[in-house]
Amino acid sequence: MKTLRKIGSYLQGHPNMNLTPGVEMSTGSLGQGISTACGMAKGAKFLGKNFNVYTLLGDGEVEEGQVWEAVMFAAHYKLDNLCIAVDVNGLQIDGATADVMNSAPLDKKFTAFGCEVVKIDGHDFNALEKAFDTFHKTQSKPTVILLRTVKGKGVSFMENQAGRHGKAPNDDELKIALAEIESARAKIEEAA
Ligand SMILES: Cc1ncc(C[n+]2csc(CCOP(=O)(O)OP(=O)(O)O)c2C)c(N)n1
Ligand SMILES: [Mg+2]
Repeated sequence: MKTLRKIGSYLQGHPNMNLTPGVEMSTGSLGQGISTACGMAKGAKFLGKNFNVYTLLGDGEVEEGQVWEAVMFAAHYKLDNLCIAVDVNGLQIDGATADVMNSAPLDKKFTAFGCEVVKIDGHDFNALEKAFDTFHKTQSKPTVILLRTVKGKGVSFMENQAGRHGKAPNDDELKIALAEIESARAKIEEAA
């Protein structure tokens, strides 16, 4: 982790299947994940295999045209074994998604493209469980879970900061961040 985003590191910033253990596909260009997931889900149907495919997108990522071509494909081939989760944190790499390229309303768009759509608080584990139940029950179309989230949640100086997109904390920031997370964890345990 100490070499994150440095030249020569196997965590240089984008996943590299030739260098990073466990990574099966080199990516970096937004939109590739859902396209590959569609291929996997269609492949499962074609081969008569009974497995599900899960893909996670950002709300900035859905500004890419490639994403919508993939969603059209998923609906056309009735890929009910495909679960598309979108992290809706309202931010992308250099600002608010609403300012850079407004993609709202995502629920109406995914519905119009032929998907089952569930909207939840992405930090609520019970809501997540219910959303995945909906996915398991839905037939003949892909399911989209829109997760309303806060970027950097739980660390005061990271919350809702677009600049934190891919930036590691320095030593001082790390101490504060860990203390804040630890105190939140203790509060949850007290309440339980
Ligand atoms: C095709 C393409 N265009 C632009 C970029 C540069 N880029 C990397 S991440 C990013 C923003 C992604 O925003 P979002 O999906 O909302 O992710 P978040 O920052 O919220 O984690 C951009 C524009 C890229 N990687 N690929
Ligand atoms: Mg985002």
